[in-house]
Amino acid sequence: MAVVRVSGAAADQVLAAVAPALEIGRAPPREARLSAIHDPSTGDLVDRALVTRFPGPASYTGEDVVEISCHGGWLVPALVVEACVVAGARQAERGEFSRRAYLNGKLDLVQVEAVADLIDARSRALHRASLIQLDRGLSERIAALRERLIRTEALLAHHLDFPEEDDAPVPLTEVVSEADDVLAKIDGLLRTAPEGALLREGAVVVLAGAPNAGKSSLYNALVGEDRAMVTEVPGTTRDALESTVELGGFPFRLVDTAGLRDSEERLEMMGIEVARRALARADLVLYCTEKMAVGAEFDRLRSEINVPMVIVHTKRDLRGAGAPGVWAEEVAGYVDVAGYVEVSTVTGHGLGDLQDRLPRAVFSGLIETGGEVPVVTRRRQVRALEAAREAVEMFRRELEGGVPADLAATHLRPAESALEELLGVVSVDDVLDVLFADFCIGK
Ligand SMILES: Nc1nc2c(ncn2[C@@H]2O[C@H](COP(=O)(O)OP(=O)(O)OP(=O)(O)O)[C@@H](O)[C@H]2O)c(=O)[nH]1
Ligand SMILES: [Mg+2]
Repeated sequence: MAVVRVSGAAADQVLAAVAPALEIGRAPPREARLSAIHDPSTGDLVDRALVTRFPGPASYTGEDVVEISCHGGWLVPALVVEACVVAGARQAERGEFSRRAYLNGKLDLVQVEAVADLIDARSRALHRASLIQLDRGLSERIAALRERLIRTEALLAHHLDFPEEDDAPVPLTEVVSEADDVLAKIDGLLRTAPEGALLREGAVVVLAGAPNAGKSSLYNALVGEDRAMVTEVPGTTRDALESTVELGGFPFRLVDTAGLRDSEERLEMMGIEVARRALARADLVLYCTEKMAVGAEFDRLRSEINVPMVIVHTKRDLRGAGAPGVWAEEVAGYVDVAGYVEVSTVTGHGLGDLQDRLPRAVFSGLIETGGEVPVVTRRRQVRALEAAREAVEMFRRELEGGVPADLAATHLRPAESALEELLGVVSVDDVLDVLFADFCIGK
């Protein structure tokens, strides 16, 4: 099935032209009606489809909208679009429906971003975060902060304009503590941003370690299919392979790399170079080793990266039933190691444990909040919140430093505008262009 959506003042006219048998006056809003769809230029039957009218402003875009639920496939939806174009409509641009929804006040910009994230979502966690954002979870908090700043500004202005009035002047300490509270709230939102960005992009988890350690075998086990070549020859993997997987509802980009060692062989050296580049963009490293000790390569790696590392002791099945005891304790001594797991890709031992550990190692903040708190997922949102934060901080510092309140209060306006721009209360055309360029047509 496909839905062809027409939005604008002439939506009903387009519908009348492509569905002449339908009595539009008799088609009540938001009720589907079965109708034949014709090409108005030839009169040819194109499809039989369900047609629904959404008169503005109670529609997605806020304008009159008509939705034609037609058969899917290659040709039918294209023919229905063509029929609508003949009837006077034109093909929508990327994100144009959401853009109009924004311009008509149906969505704010943070909600528009949520629509894009919702469509892109490849993990349950981003899906849920987008729904919270679409529900104005983040927007409401931003709007509340903006209102508090406006109120503070107004209070101070009132105090300045009517100093002789009976109202007791606002005590400075109260204004300062209000500013502190706003700052704390902004910080709370900003704290979700690093994990929020990973939620959209997927956390990069690089499997690294000595040749033959079992990295590719583990990669295949985690991905759930034989993507990487596995042989008993050390130095099998020469390139970086990447796959997206969802673990515990969170998105991960697993990268299998060439075994790290000093090699003279040209191809292998290139592979190791690729591995180092992958490590440089890792959010988490799975250090795979089959030996009971981590050698010089491990120490070198540890000094080069500054992301958490999980030590994966591979090939558990080859070591009999004995407990790892001593070595697990030794590993626990590394403060920067996020965990130690024993696995076997032959018996499946430890794989579940590892799969549980990855979300906790990367998304601990989001897991702690239970996924019910709005998450800042985009650079644009971070920049606006940081700008607002900086201005409020300046206001607060000057107040405390004895700068007269009316002068200090000039910093509140830029803070308000940063939040306004974030919500799109004031629209900036190039911001809109960048934002909607991400959308696909029909959204
Ligand atoms: N018994 C056993 N053998 C394993 C296990 N994991 C991997 N192997 C074997 O170890 C050898 C190397 O496995 P790979 O997955 O290719 O190792 P790698 O780390 O990717 O090796 P390079 O790509 O050469 O760096 C293969 O013969 C695998 O079958 C395991 O859990 N148990
Ligand atoms: Mg390999």
